[in-house]
Amino acid sequence: MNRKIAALFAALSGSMMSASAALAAGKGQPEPWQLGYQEPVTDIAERVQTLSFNLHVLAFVITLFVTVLLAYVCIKFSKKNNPTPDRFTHNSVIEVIWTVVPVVILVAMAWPSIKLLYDQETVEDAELTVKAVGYQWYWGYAYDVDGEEVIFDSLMAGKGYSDYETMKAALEEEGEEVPSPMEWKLKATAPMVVPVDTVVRVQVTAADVLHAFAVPSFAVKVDAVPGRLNETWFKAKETGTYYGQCSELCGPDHSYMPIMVEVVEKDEYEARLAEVLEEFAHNYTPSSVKVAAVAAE
Ligand SMILES: [Cu+2]
Repeated sequence: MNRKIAALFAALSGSMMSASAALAAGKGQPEPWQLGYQEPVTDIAERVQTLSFNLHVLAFVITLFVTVLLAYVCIKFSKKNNPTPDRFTHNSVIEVIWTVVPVVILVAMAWPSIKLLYDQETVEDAELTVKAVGYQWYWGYAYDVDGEEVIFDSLMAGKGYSDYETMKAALEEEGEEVPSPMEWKLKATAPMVVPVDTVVRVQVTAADVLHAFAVPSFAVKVDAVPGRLNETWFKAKETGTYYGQCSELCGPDHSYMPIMVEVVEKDEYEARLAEVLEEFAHNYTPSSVKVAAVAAE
């Protein structure tokens, strides 16, 4: 009997291990049939996923305990096995236990969650600040360039096409890069560019209705509220492109406002940002041009 139980536990823990491997699927974007989170790219995202996994294990153990206990009670105290039931209604010891144990469990869960929440919400020594503004229905990003706020809009790249094949044909005809089926609804016209291994503060607000700035692989999600400046932060550990979406129902085109964060090497950052600003910003003049203009006056 014991050996059978041990085998059951081994099988269960084995399937849990493979489940946790399947959980770490999708880097920067979701994957078909994905079950869990996208691969974490920040320390905070790693901690969020570890906490979530641990809580699931705890919930599994509690559920198993309650189920076994119920089954035991059903059999042991059935009419057949226990024809004359006891008449007592109180047992102080067991009442203290079933009050104290859940309290201990709740405190054990609350302590790491609150600590994590605090670290998530505390922006420390940001090396770069970017402002993200939600509009119906696209995002705008603002960078500080030599004390001036330079802004650009970022729309869904695949918007306006009825299906993937139509978009593919149209883009191919124009000689433009075709996003993958998964990227189709996540790719934006202009990326939010940030350097790797850098604490980036994101100030989030909205111009019309509520939106929410969310990037799953950074474990970042913050409401964009008109007239209010919220902030969050992340420190990406790897270069790459990471996708998110507006996560507050904001109108008919809510699903068409993706967030595309491009994390580049530190020494490539300035050049890449200048490239993006030059192409998309409304009010950007490269510093060299500005200096030349001043000199010419
Ligand atoms: Cu929105």
